[in-house]
Amino acid sequence: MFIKTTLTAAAALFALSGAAFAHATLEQTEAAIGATTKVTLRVPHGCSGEATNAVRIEIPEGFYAVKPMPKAGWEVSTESGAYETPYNNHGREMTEGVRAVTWSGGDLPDDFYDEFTIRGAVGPQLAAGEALYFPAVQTCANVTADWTDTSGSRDVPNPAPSLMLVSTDGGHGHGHAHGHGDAAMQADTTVTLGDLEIAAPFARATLPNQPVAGGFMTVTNTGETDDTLISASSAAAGRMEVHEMAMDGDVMRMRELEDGLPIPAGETVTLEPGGYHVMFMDLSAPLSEGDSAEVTLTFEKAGEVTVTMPIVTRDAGGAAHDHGGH
Ligand SMILES: [Cu+2]
Repeated sequence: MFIKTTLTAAAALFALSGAAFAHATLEQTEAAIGATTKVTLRVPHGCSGEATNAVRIEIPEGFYAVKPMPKAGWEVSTESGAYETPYNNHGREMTEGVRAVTWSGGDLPDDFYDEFTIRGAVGPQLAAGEALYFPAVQTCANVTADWTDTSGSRDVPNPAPSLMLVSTDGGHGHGHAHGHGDAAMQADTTVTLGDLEIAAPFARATLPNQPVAGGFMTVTNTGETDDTLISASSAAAGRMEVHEMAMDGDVMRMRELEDGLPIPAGETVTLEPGGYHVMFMDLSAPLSEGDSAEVTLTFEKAGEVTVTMPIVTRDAGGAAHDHGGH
């Protein structure tokens, strides 16, 4: 019994590896969630010996903002449709887009190999470890070769080309980072939220019984729409406010920006000691050097993002009496 099973498995493995060699597959094996990526379909042969005249790829739900790469000798066309989930693409809501791409009018003999490429973005709602399938069909003069089985089974003759979703490591991906704490803890702490890039966040350590502290960063608006930092919050503070330092007569005072801090299109706004800052009020415990504070920033247009502010020594970046007014 044991021997028979082993032989059967070996025979199946041999048959599959032979078949797998001939499948249409993707050059890419992985794609990062939230990233823009290229997907290249590899066509290793025709349909039962006939030359391939057209190749159609279906775009899976979750892969959006798709553009096909034109190809000499082939006409490219797209089919559009609604997305199940709308996407925020640089501040604009996308509710529909390309759902299939067809290259036609070509002639790819059975003995030749070719590649067909699209580019798109991997939706932030997708989960790492899942496969994303791109069903493909080759059309020849009399028959087709279908690569459309999305069951994930390796035992089928016509598996759909797929790639594996992985999570982004750095938080720098193009456009859709969510401000994970562990990403921000790394040396380069830039976090991207839509058109906004939030860099170099930090807060300063407090003395015992000091109820307030300043938080700082730079915010760059790479888009074409003005935005506003309207509020901040943190588990480290009872509440937070958005402040500016300004001269009142000959005295420097801080005050709350009731309407928020404007982040104009195309500009970088620096929150720094002696200038704009987010203010930790009603601290539940002193901020200690070497620790960090998670701060959630809310922007009028771009929405919310959480950044991790390393807590540095009181003397860093300016005089410690900046917040003496409280
Ligand atoms: Cu303040």
